[in-house]
Amino acid sequence: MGIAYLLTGSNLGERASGLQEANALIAQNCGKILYRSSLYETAPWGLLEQPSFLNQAIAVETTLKPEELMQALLKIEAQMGRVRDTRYGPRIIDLDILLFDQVIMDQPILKLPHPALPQRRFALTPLAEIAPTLLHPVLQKNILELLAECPDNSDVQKKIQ
Ligand code: PH2
Ligand code: MG
Ligand code: MG
Repeated sequence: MGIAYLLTGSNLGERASGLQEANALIAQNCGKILYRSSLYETAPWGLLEQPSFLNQAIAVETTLKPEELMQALLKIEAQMGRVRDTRYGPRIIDLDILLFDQVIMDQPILKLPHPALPQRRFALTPLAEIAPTLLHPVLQKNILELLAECPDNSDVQKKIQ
């Protein structure tokens, strides 16, 4: 059994329903959702000319190996109608693995921890809500420490639910 920390995101269509549907499919296909953060309204990062995102961090207990989990997540994205075109561009659903236990790996299909995590406030903020003291296995700093040092100043607002 491993624990994977995922970031879900959407900036097209009914964003909150998209995240909810993704959570249901993850619970069905990947494992038990142990924790979920609030939803966050986040300014687009990378490609600025697009609608703002809703992002959420979730912790999933899974028997899948990291690569198997990634395959399962890609399948869910496809099932939900995601079309991959522009890099960093708009999407109805994006399912990323941020961390998987203390696994460090660098494969074409999956790099762990997510290489951009320390640079992305939209990922660190929701993750800090559910796993503030989780250690980054490469940097040997926890999520709160990474957030305090994060150079990204893009807007991230917790949604009142
Ligand atoms: N995902 C991206 C690119 N930019 N910006 C925000 N705010 N949230 C995201 O999830 C996001 C992004 C590529 O996956
Ligand atoms: Mg992403
Ligand atoms: Mg992705």
